[in-house]
Amino acid sequence: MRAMTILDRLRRAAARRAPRGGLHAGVQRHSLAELDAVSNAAARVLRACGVVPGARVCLYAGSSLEFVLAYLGALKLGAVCVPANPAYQRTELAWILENAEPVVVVGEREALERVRALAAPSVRALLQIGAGAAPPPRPARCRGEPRTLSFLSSVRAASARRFAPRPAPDDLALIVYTSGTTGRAKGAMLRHANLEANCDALAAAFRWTADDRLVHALPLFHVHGLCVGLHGALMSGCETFLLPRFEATTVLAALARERATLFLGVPTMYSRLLECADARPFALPAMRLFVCGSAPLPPALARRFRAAFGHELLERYGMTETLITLAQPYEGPRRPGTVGLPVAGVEVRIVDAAGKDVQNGTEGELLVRGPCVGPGYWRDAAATEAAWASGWVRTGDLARRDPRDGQIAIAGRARELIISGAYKVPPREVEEVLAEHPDVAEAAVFGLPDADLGEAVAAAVVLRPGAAPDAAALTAFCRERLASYKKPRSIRFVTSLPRNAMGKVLKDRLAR
Ligand code: MLC
Ligand code: AMP
Repeated sequence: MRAMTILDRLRRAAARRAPRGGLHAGVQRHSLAELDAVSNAAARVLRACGVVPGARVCLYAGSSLEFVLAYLGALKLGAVCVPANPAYQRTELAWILENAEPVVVVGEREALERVRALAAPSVRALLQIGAGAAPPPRPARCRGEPRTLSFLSSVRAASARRFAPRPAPDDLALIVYTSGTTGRAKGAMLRHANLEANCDALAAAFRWTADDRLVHALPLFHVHGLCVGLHGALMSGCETFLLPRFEATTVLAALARERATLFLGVPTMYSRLLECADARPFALPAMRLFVCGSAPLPPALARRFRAAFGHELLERYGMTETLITLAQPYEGPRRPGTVGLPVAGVEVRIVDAAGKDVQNGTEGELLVRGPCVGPGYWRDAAATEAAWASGWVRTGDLARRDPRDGQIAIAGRARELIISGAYKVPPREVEEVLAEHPDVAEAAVFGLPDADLGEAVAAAVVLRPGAAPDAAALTAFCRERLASYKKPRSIRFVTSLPRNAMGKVLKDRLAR
């Protein structure tokens, strides 16, 4: 029998569940069978735009029904999806367009204007989603200029008949750009088989069934929202309420109104839910499980959440390159400060600097392998070799295994990375942008502890002789070039950066 992909599983869930199970987005509801049918039309639209199997389709948009339809359509076609945060500005976007060479970009009007301005040669069509009038036809198109189409009108005009070409498990499904230690993001590749394996492992770890009701408030452009949230929802056939963004009051109301049983979030979301519920006992009688991941969860936050909501968060650990590899046991104990045990099929090691396994209880770098681990970085053999060489993926995270029960705690990071609200900010990327400013001689970017975001981006800046300190101007300069969450929230002007004998900037000292 042919191995299955998430698309086959969606069809199976649709047949089994109809008419229950489906996706609610605002006032619209699509049953699984409708999602399956409408995404056939989306696949035809993409094919008419020149997308062939293996070609890239960039989804440069936030969460919406249209995102889901374009995503499923592209996968059905055998295309490779490249999700991208619509907050990305020209620096981040230009690199993704250059490196992934998408044939089509799907996004809202403003995002597509940014794409158009970059004139990427690979892009043949722009599919507009979201509010705003459908773009007017442009009869006198310039040579090579991509055409712009309204995604929904095009989908409505296309046939929703069953769409034959389907990808095989070994085919690439996704390239998700993720922050490396260098300034440029790397495209983590994921095959269909990786997606399916992780979905099955997590369904077991979270006891996810068709009877669940999920409020989904994570962005679909990262693997947490896409590969955990959306895939889990579609494959389980549960009822899913997709929100365009996280906002604590709206989420609390949705959890109560929809009698949600399941919620997936990052630590900042739980901290904001607590704040919104005023840290008082808050009843959600249907609720079964709150899952937390993507960033360190402070144990005190887990305890305060339990006191207010009566639920122990189930913490899990993952990475774009490997998907979700560790999770606290459903039946417990869920000990704050640990991320549990490997999920089904995953193996882990904790090694010292020489690559030798450390004793239980000793800190070392976490290595993982398993069926959910992707094959490497797109068009980056050197970075792939550096992380995958041993057959195990180096996570760059420091971990410790508890000698008593084998549960693993994440102890820190071996690589330089700021985690702010579960968004990853590589300091180098921000430093490079600051260094482009004519007033800046040099800059160092680091994280400062922040009660809401975990860490907040901060910078120390040395100005060129004669330049006047103007933090607002530097922040605005970063905002124009990078996603807003990467801009420094505080800037300190210094006469020189503290360095060690090797010339390395001592960021620990700056962060004090
Ligand atoms: C938003 N802002 C942030 C920010 N998020 N600033 C710093 N850090 C952040 N994380 C800024 C915006 O730029 C904006 O600034 C202002 O805050 C309000 O923005 P918003 O869009 O209203 O954001 P908000 O709703 O407040 O966002 C908070 C959040 C968000 C927690 C909902 O951070 C979020 O969705 N995080 C999830 C990220 C995620 O999915 N990570 C998973 C990666 S996959 P301005 O200047 O415009 O006013 C992975 C693997 C795994 O990690 O294990 O899962
Ligand atoms: P990303 O680059 O967005 O894929 O983020 C992956 C990184 O998020 C990991 O390498 C960890 O540093 C971090 N991370 C994910 N889950 C957890 C967790 N539960 N606890 C601590 N860090 C986490």
